[in-house]
Amino acid sequence: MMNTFPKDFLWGSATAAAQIEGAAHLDGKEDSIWDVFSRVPGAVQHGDTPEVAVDHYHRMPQDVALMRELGLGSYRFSTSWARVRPGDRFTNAKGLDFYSRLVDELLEAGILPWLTLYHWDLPQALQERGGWTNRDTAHRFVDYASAVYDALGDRVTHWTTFNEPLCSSLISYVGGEHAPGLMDPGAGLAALHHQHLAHGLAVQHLRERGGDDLQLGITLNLTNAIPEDPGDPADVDAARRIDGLWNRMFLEPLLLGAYPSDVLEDVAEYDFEQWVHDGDLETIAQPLDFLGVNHYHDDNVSAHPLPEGHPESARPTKRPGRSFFVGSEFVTSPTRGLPRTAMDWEVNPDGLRTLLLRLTATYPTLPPLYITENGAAYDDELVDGRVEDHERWAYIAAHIDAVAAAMEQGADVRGYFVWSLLDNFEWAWGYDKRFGIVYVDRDTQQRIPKLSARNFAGLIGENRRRA
Ligand code: GBH
Repeated sequence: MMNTFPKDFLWGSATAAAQIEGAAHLDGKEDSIWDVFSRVPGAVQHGDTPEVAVDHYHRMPQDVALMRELGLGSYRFSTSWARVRPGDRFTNAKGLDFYSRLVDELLEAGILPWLTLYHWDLPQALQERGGWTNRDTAHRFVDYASAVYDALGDRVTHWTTFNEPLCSSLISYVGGEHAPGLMDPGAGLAALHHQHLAHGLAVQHLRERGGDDLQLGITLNLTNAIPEDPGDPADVDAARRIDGLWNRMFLEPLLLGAYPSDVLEDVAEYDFEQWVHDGDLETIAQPLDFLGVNHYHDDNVSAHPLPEGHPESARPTKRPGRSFFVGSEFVTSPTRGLPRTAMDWEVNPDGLRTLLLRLTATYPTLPPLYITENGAAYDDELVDGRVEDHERWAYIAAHIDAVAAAMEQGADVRGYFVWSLLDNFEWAWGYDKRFGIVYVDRDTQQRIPKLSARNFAGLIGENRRRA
């Protein structure tokens, strides 16, 4: 790799609690919405659940040792609300103790802990009170953030409130694809606003407690929404609507303190503004120290039904709720002939460069950026104890090149986290889809660094020497 990144550029890898920990009902942890959703027949492929996952809860010290071997500068993980405050009734010392030990192991290994408070695993007890459709959940989130800060605030400096609120609001409450699996646009829009509110309240709270010693931010999944046929006004408008609902409904309240007016018009029938109380937007638009960007692929958007034989039609987890997003059918996986991953996602590193430059050009208040997730699923094969995942490494390397190009062209990017450290529970896709740079044998839980892990370690080392 020929790029030179600044010396303090942060190289890391990311995971999420429900995807790796297991121990779903151990040491006081109670059901999260993903435990419950995964037990609904047909919700997750093969009926897979997060119950055991990749047993990180028990293998944490070895997993941190592996991170150290790879030379990671940072590890992005999430804490589980249902472990820290089971049923949201009380703070569970045993649950917090796990994260405290994790943080100690990381610091001991010279790895910066990068903590995410919400990566989709709401306590089921709160779902029973309406989940994110209930404004009170935003206040319960602050209680939870406060409990985590009590335990870790002396050692953790980097705090992310939410991971991909698009997924935990619209995709979960409208698309039906993620827990709690609803298909109700009004509920999804309420969830979206209440998650923004929870973010703002938590940033305020953490800032009051930790001041400028803390780095506070949020991670969004952002996409370039490209009309399938730029000459077709219906496709162009569908792309505008996807850009509005998926990108701008998040970027604009957070960075500009207002919701995009075209989207408010699109969703007028749901009376979205009933959820937005006086003062909420000021709370939501707290100054941020960083914005995390997750990017895997762009989206080609069409207002027309899928063509015969399009890979999206074969999607096992497809839900009719998705039709809300553009009113009828739409295509997200592009048909423009690029190579595809095992998720059927296109490989288009230039989309990442374009996205970073667009953010830089559009938002004067944009804080420094971190790529908090980027990576790919491929059908790995374990042969003679090795996984030679050349395609995954090519994907990662090309995206790192795209980040370098964006930086040269003016984007302020400070770090890159590969998704994911370990093969894990890929939500509605269960354990079928492997995103890890480290292979996990599902029977023995053995960890085997893939070629991509070895090459990523090499790149990090090389960069450290040259920077
Ligand atoms: C991320 O989300 C997650 O943060 C991570 O936990 C996950 O493992 C990783 O990526 C890999 O999937 O079906 O057309 O309604 C994934 C990004 C964006 C994928 C929205 C699903 C649904 C769009 N997600 N997309 S649609």
